[in-house]
Amino acid sequence: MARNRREFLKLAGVAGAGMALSPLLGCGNADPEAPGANSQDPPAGTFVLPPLGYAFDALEPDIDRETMEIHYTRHHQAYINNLNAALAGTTDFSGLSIDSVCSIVKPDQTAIRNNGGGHWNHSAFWKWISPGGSNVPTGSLEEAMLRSFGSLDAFFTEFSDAAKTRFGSGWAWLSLDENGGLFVSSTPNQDNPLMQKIVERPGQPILGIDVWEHAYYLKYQNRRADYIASFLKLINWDVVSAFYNSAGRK
Ligand code: MN3
Repeated sequence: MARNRREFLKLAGVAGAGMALSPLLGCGNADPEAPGANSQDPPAGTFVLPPLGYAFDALEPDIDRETMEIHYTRHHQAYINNLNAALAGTTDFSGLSIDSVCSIVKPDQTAIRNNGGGHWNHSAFWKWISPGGSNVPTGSLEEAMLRSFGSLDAFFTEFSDAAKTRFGSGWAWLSLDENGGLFVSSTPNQDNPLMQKIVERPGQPILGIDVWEHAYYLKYQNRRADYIASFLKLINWDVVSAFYNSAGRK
């Protein structure tokens, strides 16, 4: 595993740089030189809430308006605020993208681990779903999924099972591994497969589902499986393909 991780580090170009999926996430650092920058903007090097891209009620009835509003404006914003506060006390992460923060964070750097993961995960999560979803995987992503899982149905079953069986709070993932294969995994809390120093199996996540109760409890209560089924209908496969193609570019 250690060797694999080292090779993955090399493959990912992570020596502080990471695989800049940040442009896809739209969650880059605040730019003090940006037009319109003024004293109201956050200080340079801090992270900001990315645009949601659709209305809070756009995913009704599968994900309700109140859940979306609270999840985005309170939970995600809290991860960002706590991340910025934690980063203010360290120089190890200065100027890094959120991808790179996740790549180098150590297990005992709890505040940055939890809130950096929270920021990366939610920034991607808002993009991985869209009103009405978008068809099914096609092109090079579909081919890679067939190679790795045998069929799309097999993937959906494995992904759903990972999400259903994650005990407590966490995420289930579809990620690209160091050999270009795809795999399903799940992580507790706000950990993600970018966290090479933390997770059992590192990779580049290209799809993930939030199975914290705050993501579904208002509408689904304890019926996590129903929420997962609704999420699968909302997946924007065009965006997942963009993550796949970006992660695959060395
Ligand atoms: Mn969440």
